[in-house]
Amino acid sequence: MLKLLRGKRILLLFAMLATLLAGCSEDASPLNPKATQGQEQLNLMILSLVIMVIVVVVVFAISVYVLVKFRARKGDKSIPKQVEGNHKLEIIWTVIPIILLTILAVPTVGYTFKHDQNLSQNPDAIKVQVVAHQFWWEFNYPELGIFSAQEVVMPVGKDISFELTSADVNHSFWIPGLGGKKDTNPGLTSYMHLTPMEIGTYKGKCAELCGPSHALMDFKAHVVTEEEFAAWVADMQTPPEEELAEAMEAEDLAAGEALFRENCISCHAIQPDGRSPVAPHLNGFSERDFVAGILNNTEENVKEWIADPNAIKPGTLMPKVDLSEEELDQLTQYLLQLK
Ligand code: HEC
Ligand SMILES: [Cu+2]
Repeated sequence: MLKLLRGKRILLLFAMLATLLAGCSEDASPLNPKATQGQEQLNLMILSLVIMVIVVVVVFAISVYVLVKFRARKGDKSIPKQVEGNHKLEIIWTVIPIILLTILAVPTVGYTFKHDQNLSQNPDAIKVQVVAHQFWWEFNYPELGIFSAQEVVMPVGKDISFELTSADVNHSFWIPGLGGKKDTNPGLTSYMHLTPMEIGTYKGKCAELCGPSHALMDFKAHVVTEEEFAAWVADMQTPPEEELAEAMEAEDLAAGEALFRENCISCHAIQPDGRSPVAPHLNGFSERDFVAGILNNTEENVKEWIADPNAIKPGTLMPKVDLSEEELDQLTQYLLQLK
């Protein structure tokens, strides 16, 4: 009975593990990658797993065979024949690991150099400058004259060359569903590249403990068609006034704009051609899926964020600004018109 129970419990555990793993495979992840580099990294993992499994199976099979065949039989007290220095065996167990390690080493070294290539001078690659901040991400496209933050947009099937650096402490740039991560270091520029193969939105993370809100330092990677990318680029290059003027005919955004100029523009840029080095650039803010990388971009959440950023991201460098409920409303209406 006890044994049966134990058996059932193990079955339950396996069922739970299977559900968990099945849950993982739906989303893009290192085990279900959607970029060439992630796929190649997964292939390397599979290759090493296959080799390991073969070694384990063969070694266990031989061990079991030897244990059974050469076990001490009842009443047999004789000392077995002592063999050592079998030339043939020693050559076999030296040569086989050399072959296995070579099979592992050749593609591993090959891909390591391939993935470490610097594509920043490649005219076909889209260049994205990534600056990590406590606790947000700046994404600029120097060749396109675009400054943005929090959500990186990439055309599918193109090489994207990331130029990585940090404005404060060490962070690490990681889009698990697309491919391996790389540290961003203050005062140092490093490079990595990804070639996204499937349209979709992927989670991005900071993978280096960087302060109290490190775990909330999320961003999104949007992989879109070439046409959508071109439309986004054109939109981001347009000064917000043009769209605001249109929106202002429908509703009164003047109060919100004045509040923004008074309290916020010292940190947040909204003009397409100006870098915003201390706070996320807000051009195109209304198109972002999230506020501060973590809250769904709804009116409610924008207000909640402005009212007390530190309550949402402890240690954030955005200060709390004293605003009345009405002013909060006006500011939020204005922000949600930044297309
Ligand atoms: C001292 C500089 C500073 C001032 C002033 C400031 N902010 Fe911020 N703001 C920040 C920083 C830094 C962040 C990034 C916080 C994070 O995610 O850790 C931020 C983030 C935001 C975000 C989220 C952007 C995104 O895409 O996720 C919004 C919206 C925002 N601020 C609105 C405002 C408004 C409205 C005001 C004026 C009332 C304001 N900020 C004043 C520094 C500032
Ligand atoms: Cu970080």
